Amino acid sequence: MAAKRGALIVLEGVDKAGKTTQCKMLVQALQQSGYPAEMMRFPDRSTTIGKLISAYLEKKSELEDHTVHLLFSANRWEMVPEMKRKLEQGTTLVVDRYAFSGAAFTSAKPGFSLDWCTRSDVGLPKPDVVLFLQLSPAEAASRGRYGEERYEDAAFQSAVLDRFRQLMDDSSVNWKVVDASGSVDDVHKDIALKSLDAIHAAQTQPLGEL
Ligand code: DGP
Repeated sequence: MAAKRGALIVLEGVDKAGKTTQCKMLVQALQQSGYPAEMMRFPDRSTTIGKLISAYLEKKSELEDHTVHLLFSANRWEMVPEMKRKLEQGTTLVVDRYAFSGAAFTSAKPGFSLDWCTRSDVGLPKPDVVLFLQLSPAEAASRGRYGEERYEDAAFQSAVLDRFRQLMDDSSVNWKVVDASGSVDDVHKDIALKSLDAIHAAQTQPLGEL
């Protein structure tokens, strides 16, 4: 019998929701429980495309909005062969942001429909679960000031949250909402339970496509 595949677990949410901390904790907990697991993050700023994105986010360069959207998408596509290889080998991937950030952030800009924004990611490996770390704009603000990068302001983040809510209406994606307002440990416990469900389900289902 073929080895059991790993699960594709994505964490999404607005800035300051705690995604990166929770991704790291989840990978560690899974490994300690004997599940092979690795973290990935998008944008992956280490590739040639990722470096263009990073300069744009740091406001060191300007790029036309459609162009940068497609670069973010290309940055996901370029990692697909590696993702598939790892999943097939049985490694669970815990991913910090994915196509949903792509659609939510670009469609929060004027003149972009959610429909157009989702198209360039059609066909990407479909997550077994998307854990949405929910945090109100007021709670996000109470976690301190936003940084200096592009998109890091309260009005834009609240538009992004609206777009995420619209994306969560898509029942073809396995969205699970996580209350991110609790303690780091409580949030972790919730995420770990939901992730184990996804890992078990993935063992009997083929990897889908967005
Ligand atoms: P992070 O490294 O997780 O802080 O993400 C960098 C920023 O880029 C963050 O503000 C969210 C935004 N972002 C992530 N993915 C995409 C995407 O695909 N498209 C756009 N427009 N923005 C994205």
